[in-house]
Amino acid sequence: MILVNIAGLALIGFIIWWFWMYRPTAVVAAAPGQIIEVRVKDGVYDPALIEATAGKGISLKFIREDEAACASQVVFPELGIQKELPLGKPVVIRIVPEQTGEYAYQCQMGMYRGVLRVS
Ligand SMILES: [Cu+2]
Repeated sequence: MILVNIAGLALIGFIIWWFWMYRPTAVVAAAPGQIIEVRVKDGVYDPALIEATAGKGISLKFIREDEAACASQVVFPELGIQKELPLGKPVVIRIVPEQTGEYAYQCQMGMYRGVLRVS
C-alpha cells in the first residue's frame, strides 16, 4: 500500500515536472540550408526547442526511433503541416516561417511536444 502511494506520488511529480517545469535547451538554426536532426524517442523530441529566423527556411529531419503509435506523425498545427514518420526512416520537413512567434510541433495527441521559435 505504501509502495503504491510512493509510486503514485512519484508519478504526480513527474507529470508536474513534465508539463510545467520541463524547459528544453534550444538548438539554433544558424546556417540557411542547414538540416537539423530531431530524434523522436522515449516520449520526447530531441531537440524540443528550435530557434529559427523569420523568412529563412530551415529543414528538420525527423528520425523516429519510438515504436509507439503515438510517435507515428508529427504535426505543426499553426503551419498546417502533418507528416507520417515511418519507424527508422528519416523524414525531412522544409519550413519557411514567415512570421515571428512560437509554433508548436507535436504528435497527433500532443504528448510529444516541441516548439519552433521564430525571431
Ligand atoms: Cu501522441
